[in-house]
Amino acid sequence: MSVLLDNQFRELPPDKSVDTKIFLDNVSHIPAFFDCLGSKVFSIIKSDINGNITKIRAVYLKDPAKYVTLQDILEAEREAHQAEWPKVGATLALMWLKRGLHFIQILLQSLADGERDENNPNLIRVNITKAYEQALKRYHGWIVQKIFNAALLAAPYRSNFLKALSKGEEVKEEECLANVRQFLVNYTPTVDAIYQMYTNLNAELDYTV
Ligand code: CIS
Repeated sequence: MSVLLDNQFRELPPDKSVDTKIFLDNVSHIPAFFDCLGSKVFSIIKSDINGNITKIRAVYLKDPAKYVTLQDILEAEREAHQAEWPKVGATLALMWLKRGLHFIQILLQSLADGERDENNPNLIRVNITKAYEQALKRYHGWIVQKIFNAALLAAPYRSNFLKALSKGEEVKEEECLANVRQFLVNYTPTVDAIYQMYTNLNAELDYTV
């Protein structure tokens, strides 16, 4: 059993639009995963991601027929907020959420590719650092980078992380990584499509927190 295969993303349609309800259902399982990681430092990240999802869901639930795709939400908010947009509402929440999703994508891909510190093969710090540098670091000032350093020290061992992905079951590493690869088949194009949407709508911001 795998927490990832339980929450597999759907294949995107040809126009690469992302269905809001399905997306929200998928990502709603991420926050609970932090409870398996065993350190309080992850509660900060959990609460940030939870806040993003809650904000997007609140907009969606106001009018599900209007907000069928994530792009419907961005376009409606652009129209409603004019100069304030895109640093507003669900557009801002999804901007940050997608960075967390990108982090997860790079982390999982790095594990699936077998990247590891040969001197410390049961640590995943090289994989986490790679994901952080590519997905998040440029948006973080030094205080948040310190939170990252604390999270890195508290990161689970590779064996425990793979066990958590396997819902606490002892699964052979190769079997677990096969599940990760399977999960990434639809997950990666979905994250890419959200990034592309932000580029196309000129909605990306690069301020730091
Ligand atoms: C293995 C553990 C590795 C952990 C490493 C963690 C590294 C990241 C450390 C960064 C600390 C971030 C603390 C928070 C920073 C926030 O200030 C920052 C900006 O927040 C935004 C809000 O979100 O600020 C805006 C204003 O400027 C707004 O307030 C906005 O909120 S809004 O608009 O909603 O009101 N936020 C960030 O920088 C985002 C940080 C995201 C970090 C993501 C880290 C993910 C780590 C995941 C590890 C586990 C991976 C496991 C893989 C899969 C789990 C399976 C779950 C099943 C479901 C599958 C579906 C995917």
